[in-house]
Amino acid sequence: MSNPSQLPIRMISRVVRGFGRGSKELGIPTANVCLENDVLRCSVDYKSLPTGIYWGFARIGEPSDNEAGADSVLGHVHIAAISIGYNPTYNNKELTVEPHLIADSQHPKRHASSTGETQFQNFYERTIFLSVLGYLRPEMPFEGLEKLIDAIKKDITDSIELAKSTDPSVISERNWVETASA
Ligand code: ADP
Ligand code: RBF
Ligand code: MG
Repeated sequence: MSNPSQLPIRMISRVVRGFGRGSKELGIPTANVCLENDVLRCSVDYKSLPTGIYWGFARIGEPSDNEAGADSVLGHVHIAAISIGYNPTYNNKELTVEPHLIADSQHPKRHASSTGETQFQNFYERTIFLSVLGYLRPEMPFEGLEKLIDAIKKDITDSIELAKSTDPSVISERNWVETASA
């Protein structure tokens, strides 16, 4: 599980709509990152990364006064399990960068999705701050959604374990995600 040398990479962009399959078919929503040149700011060219499944940290926008609160997705750093690639189960033609944001273990939304994973309210068009820290595995075509869901569930538990690290680079990326501004 050795990491590509470009990592960690930092991205600031907007959350855009995809095909809507993450929530509906898998019960695992993913925030699709806008990859257009004039919107995305990226510390390293993301196209130089191998496609695959990664882990990292993400934060969505800034809460305005009436949206702030401990249970809101907005403004908090979340551990993320991130797909970078072509979703070979679905044969996408365009590359996507799609983090699934994981709520803390005690959070009311941590198991709110149809398959028991994190489901927040929608946050399309919001700013996303994302740091991609580590490589988990290659993306693969799965036969049947059950197997894809099981693989992603393992990625989620692996991401939670790896994010507990007190390695200085992990702490510093968490801090960047927490404090970066658009
Ligand atoms: P799309 O194909 O449009 O990305 P998804 O089914 O993947 O649709 O759902 C993604 C959207 O769901 C995100 O853009 C966001 O607004 C919302 N969302 C809710 N909870 C989460 C979560 N835990 N991680 C990522 N996105 C989430
Ligand atoms: N799609 C695949 O086709 N193969 C995979 O191995 C795969 N792994 C994923 C791992 C994680 C952690 C996440 C968040 C997504 C993964 N996906 C994979 C992408 C998934 O198909 C996609 O998010 C949905 O189709 C909604 O866009
Ligand atoms: Mg998505």
